[in-house]
Amino acid sequence: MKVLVVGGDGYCGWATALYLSERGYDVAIVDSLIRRHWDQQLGVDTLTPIAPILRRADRWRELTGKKIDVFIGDICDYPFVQSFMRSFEPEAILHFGEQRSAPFSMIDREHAVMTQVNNVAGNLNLLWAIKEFNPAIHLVKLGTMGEYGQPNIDIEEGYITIQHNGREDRLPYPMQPGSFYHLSKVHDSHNIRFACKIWGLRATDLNQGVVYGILTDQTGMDDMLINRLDYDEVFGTALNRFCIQAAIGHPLTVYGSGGQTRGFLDIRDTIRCMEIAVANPASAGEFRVFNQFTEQFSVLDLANMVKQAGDDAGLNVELRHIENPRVEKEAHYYNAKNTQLRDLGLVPHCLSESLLTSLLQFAIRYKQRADPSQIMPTVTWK
Ligand code: NAD
Ligand code: USQ
Repeated sequence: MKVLVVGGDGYCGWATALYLSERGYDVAIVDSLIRRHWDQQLGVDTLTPIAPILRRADRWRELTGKKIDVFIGDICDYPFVQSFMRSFEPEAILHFGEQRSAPFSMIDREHAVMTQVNNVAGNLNLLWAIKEFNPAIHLVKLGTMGEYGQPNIDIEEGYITIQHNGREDRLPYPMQPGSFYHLSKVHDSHNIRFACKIWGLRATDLNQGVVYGILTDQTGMDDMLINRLDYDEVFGTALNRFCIQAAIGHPLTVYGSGGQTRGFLDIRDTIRCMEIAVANPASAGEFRVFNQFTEQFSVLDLANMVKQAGDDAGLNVELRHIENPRVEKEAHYYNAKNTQLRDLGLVPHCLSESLLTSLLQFAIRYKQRADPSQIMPTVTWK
């Protein structure tokens, strides 16, 4: 089966491309490499030294004999989209290729506009291209758990049945996103749902939680295949940041009280979820939503777990509550459903002290590359 991984030079996309290639899928990558450019503009860098995309793909072929085609370009450029659709003829498109940082989208007007134009226009181009070239293509789109926000009721998987004035309907779950980035994902979801309805396209929106971890069986095969590991204030995410902070002796940066609760998952589960979605496509006209996370934690829970694992490893980790740069609830109810991917075969890797220890050891291995000045938050929501 021919699978196109849009955003395949990124953290989730690269690991997914290699995994699916190893599993026998015919994989191609599309990426504009804009993320490497944004890192340079911000003066930040991944903890791990990532090789150029073409060298990564060549190394994969040398090691496994499997070829991954790479198309370098911007999916906001429709003639470019038409060219890879014509030449690769995908049967499924896995769409990771967006600006994915909430703080990046809150830097200023320009970054908010850039995020929404990049994400919404790129996604729309893919929808139009699927309609133009082959409406049977299954679009598997990375959404985010943050589309729902933190409502005071249970979070369902995409839809909720509501009774109102004696009538009942199954409606899209209410969305209360917390940044201009998270809003872009809501806009995408609406556009995809509409395209499925009017053109009969098939799509799966994967509302993914915060991803942690680094090594997969494939990215760990060789230094040239290593994945990115962000720890800076803009692109670094909570648990990965805490592990790197612990490894370099920086206090763990808990924003506010740390009661913010989110869904999390191991990157090895991200790649498996992608395979599950591809192997079990949505029906024609169906807009399906899966919540893609395996466990819920508060930020403070995570910091305490990292402190414990770090202290056990002799690191003497300090935990610090700092003023929250975001406008978000710090004490709230949170209970999100996540049964559909498990029903289709996901067996989660749960967070454990041994996993944290290996992540800490990995971070220690690269700690000479860490720049402590990238850690404290400067971008605020106000
Ligand atoms: P990433 O920044 O590492 O990778 C995204 C890739 O997309 C980059 O290589 C970038 O160059 C490419 N890209 C961006 N805009 C593009 C465009 N217009 N045309 C072509 N390529 C483009 O991000 P990631 O962490 O791998 O996230 C991938 C997806 O998963 C995103 O859509 C994100 O919203 C979603 N997601 C990520 C997480 C997480 O914790 N990392 C959690 C939930 C959801
Ligand atoms: N946080 C801290 N300290 C830190 C970093 C973050 O306390 O050093 C807190 C934040 O305030 C927030 C929570 O941790 O309450 C999560 O923040 P994050 O930066 O780890 O994740 P977030 O901004 O939500 O974004 C990340 C990805 C994004 C994805 C999202 C999934 O960057 O692409 O969509 O996770 S979710 O959170 O479910 O929306």
